[in-house]
Amino acid sequence: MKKSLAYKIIESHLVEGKMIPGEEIAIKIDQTLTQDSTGTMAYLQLEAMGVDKVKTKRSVAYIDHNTLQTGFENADDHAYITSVALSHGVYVSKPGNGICHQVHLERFGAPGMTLLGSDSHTPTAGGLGMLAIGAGGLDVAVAMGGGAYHLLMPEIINIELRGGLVNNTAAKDVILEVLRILSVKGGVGKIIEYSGEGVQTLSVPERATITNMGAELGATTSIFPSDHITKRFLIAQGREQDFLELKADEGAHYDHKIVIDLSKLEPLAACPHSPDNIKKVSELKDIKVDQVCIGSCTNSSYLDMMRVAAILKGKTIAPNVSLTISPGSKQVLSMLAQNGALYDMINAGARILESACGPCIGMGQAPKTDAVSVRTFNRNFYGRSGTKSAQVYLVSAETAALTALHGHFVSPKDYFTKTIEVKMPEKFLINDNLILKPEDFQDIEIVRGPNIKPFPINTKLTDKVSGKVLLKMEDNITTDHIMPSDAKLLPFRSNIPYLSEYCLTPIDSEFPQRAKKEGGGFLVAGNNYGQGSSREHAALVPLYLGIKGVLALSFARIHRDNLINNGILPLEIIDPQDYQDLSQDDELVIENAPQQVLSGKVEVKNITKNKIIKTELNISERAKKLLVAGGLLNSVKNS
Ligand code: MIC
Ligand code: SF4
Repeated sequence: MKKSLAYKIIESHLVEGKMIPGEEIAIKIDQTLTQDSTGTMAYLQLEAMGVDKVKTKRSVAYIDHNTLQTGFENADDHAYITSVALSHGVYVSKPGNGICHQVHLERFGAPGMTLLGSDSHTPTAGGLGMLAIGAGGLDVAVAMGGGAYHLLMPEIINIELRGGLVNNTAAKDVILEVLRILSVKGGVGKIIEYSGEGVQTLSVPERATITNMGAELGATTSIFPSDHITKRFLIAQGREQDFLELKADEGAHYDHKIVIDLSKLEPLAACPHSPDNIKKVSELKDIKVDQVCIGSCTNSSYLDMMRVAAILKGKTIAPNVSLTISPGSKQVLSMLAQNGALYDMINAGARILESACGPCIGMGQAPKTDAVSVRTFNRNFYGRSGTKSAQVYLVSAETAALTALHGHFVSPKDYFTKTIEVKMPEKFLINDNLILKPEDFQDIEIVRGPNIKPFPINTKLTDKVSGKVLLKMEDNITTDHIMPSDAKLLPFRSNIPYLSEYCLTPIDSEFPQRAKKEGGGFLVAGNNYGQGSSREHAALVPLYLGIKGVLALSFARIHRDNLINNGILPLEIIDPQDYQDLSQDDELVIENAPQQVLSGKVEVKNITKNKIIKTELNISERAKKLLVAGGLLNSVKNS
């Protein structure tokens, strides 16, 4: 069989299973990454598993999310992560060094290797030809301990890129087009592999923009071949030794194929409140804009920043606009400072933020009431900016910079007569002085602050599982709905009891009280439940509130794994009519739960409506056993 690139990397890392789409496989993980909003929990779990030293080729702990320090909590978490990581053989990227995915691309990612990260945008490294997958912290902790990563073998979709981008249309517009075609659930259970002559026209950071936002398709990961452009990038990063040429076989087998002609694309925007709600920027030109934010792991590379600086040079932003710019890494920021581009940004009126996630995760810069906020980020889910009434649009860096100058949407296609030329540097500025190496910190003591509270661990699945439907939800519920995260809540990522007061409150402010009063119960949802972030908190907090199962039409990949790891039943409703018929407060019961779970078919009795709801568990045998054991930690403890 002629093999795709993703197939080859999986095959070379396979430790269990058959590579048939839908069947469970296990792969060896070469590298891991964690960041600070999921990291505290991941390292607590690593400690709970009794692992002394990580067994990967390279593991890195990044501090990039919770950088706003309005109290001791974030700083305490940083001290814990730094000390626990170093003592376990993990490198630490200090705050100020940059956003995990940008820094990993620059300093650690390598073609042909596997990377598991406790962040949903880990596939960014796919721009380098790496098989990079986002997962919950517990799965990453297992990988750090040398355990394989289990996943259902995805289908592999080929996107052939033809031609080249014109009229300052950007890599961001490519992924927005893919989102328009496939939607936020179109990538579930799939790997997206790019090929074609168009690939040659894209630099590594541009490829990384595309693989980064492939997370919004729900895809397992996205990947580009590793070619002469990858080689040049690695040479410029002083890492030629990491280069490996990699591509699919000629005529490789793919499960589906899509063709996109890059020269036919034009600047696009994802409109509120979903990354797949796509319109042409030119159609939005009458909309006045209050805020523009440039940065995030999607669009904060040196290339993006230089294009932004070129657009802003010698101009002033519109009076009605507040413009923030967060360069993705210390490397990018230092280079902008050195070559004067930073001056062009500051002089035009940009507010320069530190190299971190910042406004992308609501860490400051919440827009004003009813604001229109235009961002180069990857998610515009309801409420994520920190202002519920804000309308957030996602665009390329070029569109964002032009829009900031004019105070309303402007499409680069309608504005410029020639392409903004920015060259990839021959040599990036390399200074890893904010990366701590474990070998330099022997016998380090682990520091634990008072904000770290014990996290809930489930118990074995009981014979009879019963409770009320505590909330009925629609399609595409995000983890930002289930466990909102902003500047006020992120400091409590290691304090589950505190977070539980906010669970599902963007949908129903009474939910936490109701769940506590009823002593737990069930959740009901439509399709693609749990899309978005990898945060385990979206499972841990419901567990703390006594949620026993979620009945949904379908689940997003990472969230389903997080539910399983925490022993919460992810039950897929077979007949959509049953979903329609379910109501809040219905009394549900599952008899002989362990046997039913192991069989993969679970009948849920709706006592209130006197009806049987047929559900199934589209999960592996291993995952079914985890559910019966009460989650992964229980299963590890008992093995
Ligand atoms: C996000 O973009 O939603 C985050 C914040 O990076 C999350 C991780 C988290 O919730 O801590 C993600 O993408 O996984
Ligand atoms: Fe950080 Fe935003 Fe990227 Fe998440 S999507 S890692 S919050 S920059």
